Amino acid sequence: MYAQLVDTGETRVRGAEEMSAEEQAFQSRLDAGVKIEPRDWMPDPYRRTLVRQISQHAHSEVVGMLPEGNWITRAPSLKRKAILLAKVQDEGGHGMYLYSAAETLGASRDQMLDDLVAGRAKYSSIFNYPTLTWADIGAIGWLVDGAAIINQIPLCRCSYGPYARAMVRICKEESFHQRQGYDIMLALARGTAAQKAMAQDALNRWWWPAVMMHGPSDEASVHSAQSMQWKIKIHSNDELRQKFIDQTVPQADFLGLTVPDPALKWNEARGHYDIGPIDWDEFYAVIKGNGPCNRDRLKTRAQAWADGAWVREAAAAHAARTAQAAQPDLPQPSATQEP
Ligand code: FAQ
Repeated sequence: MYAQLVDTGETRVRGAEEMSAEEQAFQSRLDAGVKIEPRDWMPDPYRRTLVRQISQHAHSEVVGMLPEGNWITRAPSLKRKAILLAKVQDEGGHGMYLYSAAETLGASRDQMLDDLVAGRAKYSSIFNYPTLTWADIGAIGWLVDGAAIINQIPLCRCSYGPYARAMVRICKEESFHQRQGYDIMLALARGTAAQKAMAQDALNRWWWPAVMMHGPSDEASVHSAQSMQWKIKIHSNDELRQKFIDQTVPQADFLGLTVPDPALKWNEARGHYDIGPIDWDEFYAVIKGNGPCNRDRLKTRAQAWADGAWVREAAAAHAARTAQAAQPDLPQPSATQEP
């Protein structure tokens, strides 16, 4: 169900002596901080790596609408509902920018969406967990958007121009999302004992999945070395994870909530928090399609894709008519004709 999207073959970093003259010139441009643009020459594995990562990222944004969308009709006030609605729409927009960025590399949007609904493409593990209470909406904004920002700010400086530029706006919006989540958690933490308990329960369930969002440990990460050489990734998975933990633990303290990790401890010598062991079996089970909500998420996306067929057909028919109006000598398209 969860096959690897593409075999990019980029798991081993090659030295300059193994590269062609073109590849060496390409690497020198990257090393000089030059952005690569769609019409520039690029090695095929660089292109495939970007399509893999950007399409997975786009899928994550779109599937990520589902856990929060579940609470739009049940938000506790009109204000919270309006904010949540805007946030979920933002995530849909992020997906669209990212699919567009992948298209600049020659990927087809239809193919990417087909891969998603058929279960061939990956999307972030975090969106395979259920949203059981309103506090989960606070926890997602605070922890999930918080983890996403830490990963995504460096992507604004990544080597591929369209991806880097898309990330600038996405990061601004994610920052608003993180604050709205923290604001929900703050309201609950300062509320009744039952509300505070609900916030704690949400932190208990979302903490470890959020810690896993940054991907496998550096030792187990197959793509990091090559992606860092190509400046697609600026920091390793473990570096970003540590940054997330160091930033988030004081925020939990301020809320008066307890991070569910008995081994969590500030390490004076390292200047970082130490954490207990991560359950990588759980992570790999989720990314192989066996998390609590994987099947449900894909079923919902597939249904949305099927339900939207009439919109795509109408848009294609309208585009064909507009083209016909601009060039009256072309044959008239029928209402049902494919583009
Ligand atoms: N979930 O060798 P690495 C968001 C896969 S957006 C699932 O370390 P890489 C906004 C990885 O794909 C969240 N799979 O790979 C929002 C690879 O599999 P493959 C998404 C994962 O690419 C908030 C294999 O494991 N953000 O949250 C995960 O160098 C709220 C080996 O891993 C992005 O996509 C995972 N967590 O590093 C929306 C950011 N981690 O392809 C709605 C861009 C790893 O060989 C509501 N992506 N895998 O089959 C990246 O920065 C990177 O792709 C990493 C993974 C860091 C995710």
